[in-house]
Amino acid sequence: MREILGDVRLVRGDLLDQGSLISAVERVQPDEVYNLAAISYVPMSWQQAELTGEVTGLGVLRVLEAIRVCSGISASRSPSTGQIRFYQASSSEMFGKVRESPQTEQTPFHPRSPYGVAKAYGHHLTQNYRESYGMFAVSGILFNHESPRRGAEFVTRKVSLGVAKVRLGYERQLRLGNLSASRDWGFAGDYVRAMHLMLQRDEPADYVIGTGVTHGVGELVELAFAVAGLDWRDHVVTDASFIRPAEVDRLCANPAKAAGELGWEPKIGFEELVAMMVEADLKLLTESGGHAEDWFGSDAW
Ligand code: F7E
Repeated sequence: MREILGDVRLVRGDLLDQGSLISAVERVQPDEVYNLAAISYVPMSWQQAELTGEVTGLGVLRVLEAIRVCSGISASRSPSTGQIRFYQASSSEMFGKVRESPQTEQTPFHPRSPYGVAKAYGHHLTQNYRESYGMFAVSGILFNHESPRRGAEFVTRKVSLGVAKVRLGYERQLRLGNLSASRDWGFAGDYVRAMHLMLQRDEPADYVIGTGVTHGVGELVELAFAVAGLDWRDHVVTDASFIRPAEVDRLCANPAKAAGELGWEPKIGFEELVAMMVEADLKLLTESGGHAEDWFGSDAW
């Protein structure tokens, strides 16, 4: 982020404050708006369920309203050409207790957390503004997307940082929750490309974005430790405090629509992604003398 600060103009806005979003849209007069803001850490959504609903759910309404009001759109007045295009970051967590596998744009939702419920609200609302006001408003239903910039509370980064700490002798153990859950993990850079492609289409539509391949948390752990020449069984401890009140057991995307209509496909696979993250954290901790965790706040996730 720091490297690009010279090239971008930052404008304040808060998903809890309708007026600030209207002011930001009025000032910037954007061609495209990407709503990637949310309370996105699933366990926190049980601890702060109401706030999650406000930010992750109602926040979408406020961004859509800011665009609608600033574009002069009403139920009786359609947008003119040159309208602002809106992208909503929907989530595979909406599928939750999955009704079919792999999941497509047509798969019914069964969210398993206040986060998933809030995302489902934002998803339906985006569709509703498209249908009610003719807005170019679309959702990408993104499966887990990771990179060396991932927050330390999410499992991929927790594991890559944990492996680096063990490898460099700062820790002996890594405490994790449910090792038998499975996710369709991809590289965040590939997914950002998909978001942009979605807003370049002639017609607005929603797309599932994922790799179509699923792996267990246990596999992730085994591979990440192996990248550093370690055996996970010597270091991983299961800790019940990381088990969720309701789990999403297994997610797997069917990205056929994105492949066919956007020409999108992921370039980086699971093995390459895990190696990239472990190597980045080994470098980070080596260069920071083991103090990189200070940048991520609490280590207690
Ligand atoms: O958990 C299991 C955990 O927190 C993945 C967010 O970006 O992707 C993300 O949601 C799995 C779960 O991501 C630990 O129980 C085991 O089954 O990395 P995560 P998530 O909950 O799938 C979706 C698409 C989003 O939209 C979300 O915003 O890993 N797991 N042990 C653990 N997870 C964590 N965090 N920590 C553990 O110690």
